[in-house]
Amino acid sequence: MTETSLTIPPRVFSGMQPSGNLHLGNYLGAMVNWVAMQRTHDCIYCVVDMHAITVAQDPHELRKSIREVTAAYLAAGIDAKKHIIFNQSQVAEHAELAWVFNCVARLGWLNRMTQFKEKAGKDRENASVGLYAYPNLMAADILVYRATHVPVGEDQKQHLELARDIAQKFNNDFAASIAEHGFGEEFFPLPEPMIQGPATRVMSLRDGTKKMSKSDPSDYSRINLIDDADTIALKIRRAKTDPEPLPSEMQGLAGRPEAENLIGIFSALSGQSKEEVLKQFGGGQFSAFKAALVDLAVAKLGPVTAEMKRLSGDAAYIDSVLKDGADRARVIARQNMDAVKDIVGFVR
Ligand code: AQP
Repeated sequence: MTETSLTIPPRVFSGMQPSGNLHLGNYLGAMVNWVAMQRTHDCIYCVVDMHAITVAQDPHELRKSIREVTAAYLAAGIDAKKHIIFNQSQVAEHAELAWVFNCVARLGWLNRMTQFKEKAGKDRENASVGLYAYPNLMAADILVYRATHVPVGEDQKQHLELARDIAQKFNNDFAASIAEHGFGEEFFPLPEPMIQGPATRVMSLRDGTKKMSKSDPSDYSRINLIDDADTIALKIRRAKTDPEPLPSEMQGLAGRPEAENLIGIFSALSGQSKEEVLKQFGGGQFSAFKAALVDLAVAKLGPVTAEMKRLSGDAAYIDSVLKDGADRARVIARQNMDAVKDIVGFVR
């Protein structure tokens, strides 16, 4: 059966931006889930470097960051031989399909995207066109492989809904042509968001109401995957808390976002439920809990960090992984892009 036959096989696609240091949110919200999905699905994991340049990047830093994110994928346990790891800019079909989607998506849809509003802030007129059109490229990333499942953190839910709207509109707008070319009723699947990491929304260590983010100016707001044990300890000790002792029940976390976040992180790293964590630490001071969290975070992240640092030092190896992955990804993407061209009415 070829890629563009009537049935669309289940396939996982997801990506991370090489726009700074990967952090605990990326790890618990997405990567842990990516690793698990390898057991049941064919997976494509992309370093989305074209998304990274929607805001200014230093070329040397970008190159370094692409390799570091690749090293993190490998260190976390993604198998680059059984599955596919590559960087987006090596497969031109992403940009090609994104243009078609720029013509399918409606301005009103993009105007509703909260991430653009947050990132562009007050200086909207000065934001890049790429930042605004980012969700269309994201839809192309997924749909150029006709991927069916997308493991992401909570913050990407709205973009995934947009990708589904774009797939649906393309299928509707070109229904006759899709059928004429032998693809049945729908060419694109409606990709399913898989928001089910151990912690789907990890918050900033400085402000429990803001998500942990690469672009937060304060490095104390996040635990980076490259942080050493001393840095992790310092960041957790300095993490914002409130003056009350920890509660023993979940209701006691209401209105205490920082406490809730730290409990959530402990729960995700230990595999215990939040209730169990509260049973263990409820009634105690934050200092004792934080000391236990430091030990846990260092024990869980230490091996990933060490392997990531080892791999990052071997640029030739990382580049060979990316090239091999891109070569395999391109075969699938090209086949689907050729089908899109036929459906849209381009001559090739
Ligand atoms: N705080 C978070 N909690 C849970 N999941 C998160 N993700 C990101 N932050 C959290 C998930 O990580 C994956 C990769 O994200 P990305 O690199 O594409 O960009 P992002 O979502 O914009 O992440 P950042 O860290 O906030 O980067 P900047 O600051 O550059 O925007 C996604 O699956 C995301 O859901």
